[in-house]
Amino acid sequence: MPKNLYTKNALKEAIAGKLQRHFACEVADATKDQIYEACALVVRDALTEHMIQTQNEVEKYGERQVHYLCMEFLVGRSLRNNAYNLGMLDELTAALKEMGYEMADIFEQEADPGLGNGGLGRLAACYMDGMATTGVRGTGYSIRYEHGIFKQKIEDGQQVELPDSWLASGDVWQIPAMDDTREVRIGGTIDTHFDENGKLVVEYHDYTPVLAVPYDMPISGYDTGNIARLRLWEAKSPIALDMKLFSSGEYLKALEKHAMAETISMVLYPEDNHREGQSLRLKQQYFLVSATLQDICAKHKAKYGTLANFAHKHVLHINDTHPTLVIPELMRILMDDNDMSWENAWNITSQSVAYTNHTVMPEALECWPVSLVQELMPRIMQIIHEINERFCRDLWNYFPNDFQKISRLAIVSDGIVRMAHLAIAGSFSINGVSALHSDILKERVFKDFYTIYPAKFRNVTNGIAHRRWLCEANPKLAALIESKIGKGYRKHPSELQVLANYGEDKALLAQLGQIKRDNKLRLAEYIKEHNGIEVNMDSIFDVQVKRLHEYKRQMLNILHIISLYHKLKDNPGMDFVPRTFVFGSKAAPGYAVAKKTIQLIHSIANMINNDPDIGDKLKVVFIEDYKVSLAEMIMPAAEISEQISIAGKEASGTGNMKFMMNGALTIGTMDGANVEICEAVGRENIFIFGMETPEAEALAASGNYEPMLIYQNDPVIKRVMDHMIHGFGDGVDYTDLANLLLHGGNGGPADRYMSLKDFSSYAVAQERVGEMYRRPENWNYMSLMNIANSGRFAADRSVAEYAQNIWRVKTNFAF
Ligand code: GPV
Repeated sequence: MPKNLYTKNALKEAIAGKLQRHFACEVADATKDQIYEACALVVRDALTEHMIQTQNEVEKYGERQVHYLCMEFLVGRSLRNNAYNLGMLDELTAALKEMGYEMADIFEQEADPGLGNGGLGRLAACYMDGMATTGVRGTGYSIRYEHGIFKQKIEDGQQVELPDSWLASGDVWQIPAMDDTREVRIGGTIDTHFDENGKLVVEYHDYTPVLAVPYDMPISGYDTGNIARLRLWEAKSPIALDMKLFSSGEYLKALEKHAMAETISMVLYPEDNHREGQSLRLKQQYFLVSATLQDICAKHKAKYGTLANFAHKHVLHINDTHPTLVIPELMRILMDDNDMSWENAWNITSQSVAYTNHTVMPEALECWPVSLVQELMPRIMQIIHEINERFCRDLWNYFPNDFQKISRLAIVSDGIVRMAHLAIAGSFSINGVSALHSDILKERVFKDFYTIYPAKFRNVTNGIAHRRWLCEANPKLAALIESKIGKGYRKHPSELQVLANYGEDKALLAQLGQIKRDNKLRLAEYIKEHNGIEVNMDSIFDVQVKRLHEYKRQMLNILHIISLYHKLKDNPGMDFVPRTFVFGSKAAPGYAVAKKTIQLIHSIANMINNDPDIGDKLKVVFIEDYKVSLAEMIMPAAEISEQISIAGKEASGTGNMKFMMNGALTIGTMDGANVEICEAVGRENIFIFGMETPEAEALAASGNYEPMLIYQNDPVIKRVMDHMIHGFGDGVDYTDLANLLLHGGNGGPADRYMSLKDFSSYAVAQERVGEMYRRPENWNYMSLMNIANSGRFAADRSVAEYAQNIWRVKTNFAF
């Protein structure tokens, strides 16, 4: 890479040039926003050059490509990341300094694109970084939502959702590729018949045409010219509105079609780990899938003149079941548009698609009514029926006469299409995202499929972009690490392990503590400014940031905080290690329990933060509008990472890895990747509590769990629950939440996620946290062990495993 071009002076000149040409202004008159944009344009020039080069190489050598389809890509801000990866961050910082600007201020001008809800979308973004860096020829595909995840405002303790319009300043990184515009057909009817040569003819009538216009974001890799491309499709209507049609009544119909087409890329669905079943969502899924496949197939045919070798050249990776329609859509393209037989088309399709499952929550497993699929994409439904029939015939061979089992495993049954079953039947690989999760898939959720296709099942434990989450988000820690072990870990994250040799290095441990304190101070200042709360710098920063979901059990954390409050009220003089509890979380707008839980956090925060008996021993802070850019500030400041989902429900978790890598200690259940984190750091460097998966699942299945008995027998819990029922002094009634825990509701059992059951063991683990914190050197040692053992959770490693075991493409990553 021509790094030497990016000297401080060259950058200054380039920035000044952009200001002049794009804004007709001089450096002295530019606004911060203009400076940001000028910097972004300079960096973008370098990237587009690399992108063209990468595309040319792929084209020239015909290398096997990975196409990663996902309804969400939570990419975060780009400027700092790209500058870092291109090796010009230091020079850029220096250039800006001479121009009178702080780099951090300029970064803040960039919008944080919210094209995702949480873990799923952020994982996809981390993998783009990993692909670019490890040399995988990869393209991500998603939708260019005009409105990403809503902006969260808190009013009177309650979440209010505001639309997020990110495009205004996010624009710089997206390069339109109009020539690749495709047409997707929605709705209408089809007419199929055989022509005189016996060839199938499918005629489409009365459908709504939707144009898919691509915008490309170049995703840089670290220290490489290889660029991963993120292609975002925007929906546009090709229908020109002609007033002359008005009298004939055609105008309104055209208007309707026009509006429907343009609505498709209007907004991201804000539900996480939950299916919505709205017809617009299904249109979005088909829009993504159809545009993407048409694009890949057209290019493939232009090069090879046939699709017969498609499976050799491409992998279609689907991130959860949301893009599962790739299977029938590829069948359609191969058969209808390319005259292939069913058998040939099926071989190609099922050899091209790989599926990652991201959840075992039943309410998140996608099902679509046959009638809806039929209405919106009639040809696709026809193909799904045929896939199902053939699949059921296969099942009959495996389970002869077992009608019940066959109908349970069928793709279409009772008027419902089960997307996960379609994904398993039509793919060559299915994987879970942590060792525990992959085992649960094999042993429980997809047990029968596993007996039929044992060789299809794999595990790839999730990983995170360690350069973004460690090197860029925590530059002081990175500098300390590099002063000891060099820079090799940037490309070979397992080298972080070398840090474990420094456990006796007292000076290093002290420096580690000091860096944590600096990062805490930055967060404390943010909290002071945004929440008006003064937090105690000597308190433990105990953080739970993630989507609000009952299974993630923010409630367990809250119940424990209330119990600590009682303890301090009883004995204000007690020897107590002070704590600051930090929450950050969005709730799906239609998820009433989650929204009420946010309100509950605010009620107890009000009570505790303003109680003079408590002083600065205990504080509760809710950070509004949690998002990637805030996570980048919060993670480095955390000392305790709360990963407390009920065992067996969190597929992996990835926040857990980001905290660990930044030296926070985990308090967690044996769930998801926590299990592997525990294995990596050793039991002595993590706080594990609670039921394990078999126990939790058995107890739930037995129907014998009675939280009321716990309430009656445990005075600490009784007092906490009574307080909740009584209220926290602000007039808000929480009996609904209390009832859900003690008696159940909404058709569910009492305390479905068993917070009361795990409460006492959680409280004991939290006591241990407090005791350990009294010995800073010990604490810093544990922190160092967490950082040293976090290398295996780098996205580069995950991507290299996908490449080796699933995609069968080469990487330059050394395990
Ligand atoms: I399915 N996940 C998510 O964020 N949204 C979803 O709709 C679905 C899954 C998450 C899981 O909950 C996490 O455990 C996991 O770490 C993450 O996907 C990435 O695999």
